[in-house]
Amino acid sequence: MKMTMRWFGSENDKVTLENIRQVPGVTGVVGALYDVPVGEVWPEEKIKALKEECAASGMELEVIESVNIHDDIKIGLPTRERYIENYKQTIRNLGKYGIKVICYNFMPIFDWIKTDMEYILPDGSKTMAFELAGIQKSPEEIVEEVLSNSNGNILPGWEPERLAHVTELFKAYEGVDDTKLRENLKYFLEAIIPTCEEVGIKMAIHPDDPPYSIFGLPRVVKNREDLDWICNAVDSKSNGITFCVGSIAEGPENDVYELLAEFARRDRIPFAHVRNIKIIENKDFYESAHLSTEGSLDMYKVLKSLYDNGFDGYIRPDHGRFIWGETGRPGYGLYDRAIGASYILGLWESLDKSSKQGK
Ligand SMILES: [Mn+2]
Repeated sequence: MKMTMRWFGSENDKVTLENIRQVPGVTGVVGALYDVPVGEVWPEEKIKALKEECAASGMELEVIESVNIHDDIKIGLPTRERYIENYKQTIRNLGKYGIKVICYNFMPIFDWIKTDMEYILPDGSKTMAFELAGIQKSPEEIVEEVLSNSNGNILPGWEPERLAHVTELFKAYEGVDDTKLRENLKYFLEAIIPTCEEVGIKMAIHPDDPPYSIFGLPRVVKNREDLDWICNAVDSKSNGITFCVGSIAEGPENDVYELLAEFARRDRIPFAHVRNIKIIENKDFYESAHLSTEGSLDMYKVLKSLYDNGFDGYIRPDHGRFIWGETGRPGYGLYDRAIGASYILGLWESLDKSSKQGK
């Protein structure tokens, strides 16, 4: 297992590589290029520069989150061919610089949805929350809520230029139901997975967040059946999952421990987002601190499900709260994620030592 933290680049992140390097046990960052428009090829020289910048601070860069998928691919327009060819070239370029995993998602329009970007916990820390009543708002109102609470930061998947056209985007997805979206995902995977195999990269699809339909949009990465279908759609170790524990756990019918165990056993989890959530009621929840005692998930069981089934991929602590007066990009402050990383590493050490002593 390799512990990483997400980093948005020196231009976009007030957390520095040096900060991350000082978190014990974190050996790499999960990065991306943020100045290449969705659908265009990631230029080699920019990948090289990012890789070298990380290396200069003693950090590995082996996981990319995300190379986003152009809407034309998800909608299945004839123009997708050009974007698929570009994606393949991006895969080859990333492969040249030692990238092992590419996280992506196949959610129409919104990468993720929270309805409250500044949910205040009893201890005064701030986190993000999702309340079903909050999406009685229109999509336009949600866009406004999220973008106006980003504290001036880029929020992954929430490009203001793209979302300025949210009404048109909804129109473009008319007629794309779950079946059609699945077909388009399979078409994409069939086209790109051979390239991944050639260059030694694993694709890792991120589950839908939340894992059920909102605003009537189709959803194809929400439960066991979907994950199984995706793995079988192209049967290759290069066709895997970013197991986002929080997102999967947001679906009340999902048995997160069973799913972790099954897909780790099948060697389809190259990358895991490990976080805890606190269910408020029904499907409402907030993103809690990582500790089992703070949320609704048993984090020992989460990690044991991975450990016992041979997981050897990358982990990153997921969203953190804002604590100790820190401000910045919601979910991506340094302090709470660092505490999360240490906690996960502690559980992992304990699992590893007790397993070896048992032998
Ligand atoms: Mn995630």
